[in-house]
Amino acid sequence: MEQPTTVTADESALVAAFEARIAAGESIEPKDWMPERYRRQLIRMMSQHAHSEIVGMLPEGNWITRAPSLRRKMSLIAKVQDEAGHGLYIYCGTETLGVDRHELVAQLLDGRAKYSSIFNYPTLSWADMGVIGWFVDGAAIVNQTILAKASYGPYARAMVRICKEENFHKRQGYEICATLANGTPAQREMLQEAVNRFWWPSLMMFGPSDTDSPNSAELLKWRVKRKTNDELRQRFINLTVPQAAAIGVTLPDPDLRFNAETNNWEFGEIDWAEFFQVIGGNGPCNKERIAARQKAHDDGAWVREAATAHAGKQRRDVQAA
Ligand code: FAQ
Repeated sequence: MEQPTTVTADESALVAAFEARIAAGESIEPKDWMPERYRRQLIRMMSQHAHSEIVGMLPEGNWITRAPSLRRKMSLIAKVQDEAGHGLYIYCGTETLGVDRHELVAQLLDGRAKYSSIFNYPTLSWADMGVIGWFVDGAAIVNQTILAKASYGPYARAMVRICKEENFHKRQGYEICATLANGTPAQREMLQEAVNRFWWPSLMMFGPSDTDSPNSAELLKWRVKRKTNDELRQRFINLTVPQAAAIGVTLPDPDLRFNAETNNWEFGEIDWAEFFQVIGGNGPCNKERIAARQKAHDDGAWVREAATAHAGKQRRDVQAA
């Protein structure tokens, strides 16, 4: 039977010192003492973030060959490549917590680890590429700009660089949308249809509402999160409503209205049943996404074997020298 965890007097002194450092705004680094629960929460959140970047390549990768011009193709290839880079930085950051990347990837492939719900929706038209850049990267920036102030140094520092790249992604997406909005009636209709499909799933990216978010209290206490899910969602909506108006797109929410007292755009009810279906593995593309990742993992087996053999050879060469 699992023994209850007991906190020794020594450990409570360590926890108090750790929390005092966090309260003083210090950054926690890999070799610093940290409570086991802090380490586990970070591994969970950071690995799921890394998985999201990697799985997030799939819906857009699907459109590289069909992008309508060489310029658009080049930007989309660069964007998808950036997402791979983000996944790799964050996997590296997670490894500083003493976990092996192979274990993290195994958790993704066998369904133990989550990745962002948004990537379980299909990309049906070229306008989806614009809307993903605008909404999905836009939501990621709102979330990650705050995570750049997270208490764990390697995660916070990864976010600084990632946010710079996400800004470029968002601009390329919004530019595609603005171009379509100024195009033919068919292009405008394609854009509006993509906005209608992606608006609500984009709001779900920020996670369940605060009253239903089991991890928030602990993450806020330890300053991994600095704002709640609902605060960030509201900020994203406030930023996006005027951007939609500027290009003449309608956001599919009849309840959107500005509250001059709070300075916020109030919005309608999110379909939480849909959200929990998607994060439970039953969204429109969950099975397809994991099958594609599994295939990529299997196809890459020879690369991992070759890299391991090369590293072994280098080690032997150094020992022999
Ligand atoms: N999807 O207690 P909370 C991107 C899970 S990067 C799936 O509120 P927490 C770039 C949550 O894990 C997008 N699962 O959880 C890009 C937990 O389950 P667990 C990814 C979700 O951690 C653009 C449970 O629900 N960004 O887009 C979602 O306090 C374009 C209870 O929730 C990050 O990962 C969801 N939307 O807050 C790439 C940012 N929401 O683990 C390619 C870092 C919640 O207990 C193309 N992460 N869950 O089984 C975070 O900020 C937080 O982890 C939240 C969730 C806000 C996502």
